[in-house]
Amino acid sequence: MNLSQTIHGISFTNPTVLAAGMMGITASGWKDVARHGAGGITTKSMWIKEHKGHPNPVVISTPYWSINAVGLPYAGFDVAKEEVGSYMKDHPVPLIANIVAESVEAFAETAAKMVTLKPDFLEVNISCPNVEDEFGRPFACSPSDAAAVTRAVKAVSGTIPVFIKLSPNVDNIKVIAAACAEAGANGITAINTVGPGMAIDLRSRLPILANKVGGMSGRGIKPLAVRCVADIYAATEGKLPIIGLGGIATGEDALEMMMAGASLVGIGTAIWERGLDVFRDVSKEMQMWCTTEGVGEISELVGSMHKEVLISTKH
Ligand code: RRO
Repeated sequence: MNLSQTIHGISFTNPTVLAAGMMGITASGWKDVARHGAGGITTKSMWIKEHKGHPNPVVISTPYWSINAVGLPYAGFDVAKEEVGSYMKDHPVPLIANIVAESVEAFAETAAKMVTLKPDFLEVNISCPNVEDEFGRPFACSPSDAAAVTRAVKAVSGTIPVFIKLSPNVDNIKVIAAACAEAGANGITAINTVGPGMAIDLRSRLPILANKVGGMSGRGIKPLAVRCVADIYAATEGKLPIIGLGGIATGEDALEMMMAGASLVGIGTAIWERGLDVFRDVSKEMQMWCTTEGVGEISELVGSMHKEVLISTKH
């Protein structure tokens, strides 16, 4: 049974991908995740200038959900150059360079610098829910803003495919995805974290996070993520590859996300629950299910929930 996926000519030995923001920002951390079986790596969101994040505590985790308000800390382009450069020399699995910026113009400038490092893909983070006080509503909340960033990045990205990372915190994600597709996006990543949410410490009677609120991730958000990916697949007529993520912790979760329309599946919060082995284990679980069900190629499953004719003839 074949788990490999080829996206815009880049081969992934299996569909699991490290989600942005997890496992630090270093080449050695990314290589470690690759050694544990990830099919691909997404970097933490990278700025070209230094940006300080929020004060601690920045993460709360339970078996059902996590809340984070890390606040986009990053040390700037020199660090990106060193770490991405060092990773690309060995390049055990494809690298998706996630970038962030504060304006359309700054996104273009950031993308132009990052493409010189020759990552396999760019992922454009227009959906962080944790910096609204500093930068206003995320670009992912407006079709015209999302399209403007997409166009600006595409103008400088050359042959590197550009994925736009969308937010679930919108009225209609279909309209946003369609606007990105129209503006030239080569793929969509969905979803960023949900909310923001809040958790209160009973003893102090105060919010636990220093930022008070943060984006929610973890198992509880999976149904929302699956619905968003299904909506995006429908809105883009299955023409754009989707990296689906949000609450993926098992092989069955990953298969469900692929049936909704994802070609690759991001794993983040589940690392706290299952350790780094989650990548190899999720792949094994997918493989076992496919073997039992007689599925020869994982790519057959992508978007299968949309193929009503196939479903109605099978059942
Ligand atoms: O750094 C963060 O606080 C963060 C980012 Br950039 C993001 O895109 N999503 C999120 O939940 N946290």
